[in-house]
Amino acid sequence: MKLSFVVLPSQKEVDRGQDWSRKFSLLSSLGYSGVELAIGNPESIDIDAIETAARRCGLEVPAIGTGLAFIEEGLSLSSLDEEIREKALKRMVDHIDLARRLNGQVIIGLVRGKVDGAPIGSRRWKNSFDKLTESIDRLCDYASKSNTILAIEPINRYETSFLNKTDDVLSFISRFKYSGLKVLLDTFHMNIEEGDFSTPVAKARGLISHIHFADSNRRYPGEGHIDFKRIAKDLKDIGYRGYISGEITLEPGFDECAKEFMANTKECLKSEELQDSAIYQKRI
Ligand SMILES: [Mn+2]
Repeated sequence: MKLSFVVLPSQKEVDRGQDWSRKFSLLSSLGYSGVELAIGNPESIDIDAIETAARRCGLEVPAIGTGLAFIEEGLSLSSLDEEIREKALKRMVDHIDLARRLNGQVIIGLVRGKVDGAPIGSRRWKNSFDKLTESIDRLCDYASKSNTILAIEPINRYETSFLNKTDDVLSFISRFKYSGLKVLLDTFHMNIEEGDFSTPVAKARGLISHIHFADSNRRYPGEGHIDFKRIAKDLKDIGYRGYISGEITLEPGFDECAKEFMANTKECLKSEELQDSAIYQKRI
């Protein structure tokens, strides 16, 4: 398993003095293999510069987060307003093109939208869910042309109205023919929605394309009460070989969080390996 960490290379961040290229160098020096990019609009950033910097630092771009399109602009794949939904679809097509270029996958998280004021199962919720299904169908069609992976992330009920649990996402993706439609598990959301961590990991075996690690309080592992050593073991048991990415609250700051995330996550993965070799030693 390789480690990556989320960086927002938006102009807004640059304006705030958050230099993404410096962050790339830092991640590389801390031992990260990849950088996950959180991008609202691919057209608003200098992709050439990002690609060059990532290559210079020896970082892969395993995944591209798209939630900013919803957070900052309200674009939603489940919107009943066709104009908004078309804009969201166009934006996701741009993300798929970007992911193909960077050899990464596209995350479908908050961009699925939210139904305010209509309970789950209500007519408005159902209509929105139908729209979401239609949108994903179109995106699968487009992504399949370049074999780009679309990773749907179960997100907790307080942040979205659809696909909160791993089971929800698994049954949802089984409706589509595209084999590149996968699951992204995020430990923070799992802690809220799942009964335990091992069951969903085992059920999603072979379909997990990316993982987000964040503790129960969205901070780096070790700051909350999630048992990451156990999760590391579960992931190893199913033969997961993808990325574990840090998507956490950046308090007190990016540098310290990236450093602590690496140290603590590595420790969880290492202890699992040690434990495993101890069992192996006992067997022989
Ligand atoms: Mn996440």
